Amino acid sequence: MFDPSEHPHRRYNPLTGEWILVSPHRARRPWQGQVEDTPPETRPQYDPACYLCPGNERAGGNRNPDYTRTFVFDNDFPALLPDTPTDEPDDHPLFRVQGERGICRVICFSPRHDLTLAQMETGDIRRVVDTWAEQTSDLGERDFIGYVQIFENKGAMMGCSNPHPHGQIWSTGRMPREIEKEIASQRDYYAAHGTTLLADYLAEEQRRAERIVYANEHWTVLVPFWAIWPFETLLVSNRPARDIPELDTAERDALADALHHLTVRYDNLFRTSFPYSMGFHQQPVVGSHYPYWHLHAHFYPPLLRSATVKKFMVGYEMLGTPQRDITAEQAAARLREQSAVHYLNSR
Ligand code: H2U
Ligand code: ZN
Repeated sequence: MFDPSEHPHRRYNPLTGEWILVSPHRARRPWQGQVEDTPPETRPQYDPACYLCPGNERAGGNRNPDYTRTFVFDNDFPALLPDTPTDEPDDHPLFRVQGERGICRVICFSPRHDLTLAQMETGDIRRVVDTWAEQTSDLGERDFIGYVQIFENKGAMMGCSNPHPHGQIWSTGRMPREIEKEIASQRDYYAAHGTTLLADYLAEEQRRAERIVYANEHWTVLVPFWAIWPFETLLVSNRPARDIPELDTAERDALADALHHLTVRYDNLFRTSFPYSMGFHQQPVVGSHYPYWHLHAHFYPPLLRSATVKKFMVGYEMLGTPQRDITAEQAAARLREQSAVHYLNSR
C-alpha cells in the first residue's frame, strides 16, 4: 500500500498548479544532526567600506543619512525604470516583446552592519514590517505600478552582495510570473468555494499538525506539503488579509514575532547564518477586486545537509520537474525541534 514516507510520489502545488517529485526512500538514513563547527563570522557594528551603513557614500555619489531604524533608497542600479515606453513594437507572435516600467528600491533593515533579521530584536523587525507596509502603499499609488514585490536575498550563497541586513523592492507595471500563476489558482479556487485557497489549506494543516513549524495568534509558519527546497517554508496570515498595509497592530506584531522565530530556527538548524531568498506575495496594486488573495510569504533556502552542502536545482529539475529527498514532514519536524534562542546568544 502507498506510504508517502517511503514510496516515490508526486505532490501537487495548488498555488502554482504545478507538480513536484518526492523520493523519500533516498533520505531514509537517520538524521545525524551534525553541524560543521564553522566559527561565526564576526562583523563590526559599523563598516566604513559598506555602502549600506549610516553616513556612508553609495555608488553615484549619494550619501546615506545617519539613520537609526530602517532606511529606504532608490536602487542606484535599478533593473527597471519609471519612464520606459510600454508598447509592443514587434507584432510577430513568436517574437513578443513589451516595454516594462518599474521602480526598484533597497531597504536597510537596521543601521547595525553586524546583525541579520535572526539577530534583531522583535521590536526592530516590527519597524521593518511597517516599512514594508509604507513602501507597498507608496509605490502602489503610482498609476504605472501594478505589482509591488518585496523580497530579501540573504547570504553569499544566494548571490547577495552585502551582509548588511537589507532587502529589496522591485515594483513593476505588469504582474510577475509567479503572481500570474497565483492569481489564476486563487481566483479559480475562490470562485468554486467562496473561501480563500490558503484559508482552507491552513485549516487542514492545523488539523493534520504534521508540517507546522511555528504558530502565533495571527500567523502560521509551515513547510508546505508541496515544498521544493529542503527547508522551504510558507508564512500564512491566519485571517485572509490581502496585503501588508491592511494588517492591524496586533497582526504586524505577530508577523515580526513569526519572522523572529523562523529565522532563529533557520540559523540554529546548521549553526550558521542561514541563506535564503524570501518574499511576500500580496494582492496586486492595480484594480480593486482581489477578495481571493491571501497574504503570505515564501522562504526558499538552498541548504540541504549542513552549512555548506546545498541542494542544486539542476539536471532533472531543470529539464523535468523539481525533486526532493527529505519529505516536507521530516523538514518541518527538524525546524520545529530547534531552540527558539539563537545559538550565538546561548553560549
Ligand atoms: P543584493 O541584495 O542582491 O545584495 O543587492 C543589493 C542591491 O544594492 C543591488 O540591487 C544595489 C544593487 O544594485 N546597490 C545600490 O543601489 N547602490 C550601491 O552603491 C551599491 C549596490
Ligand atoms: Zn553596513
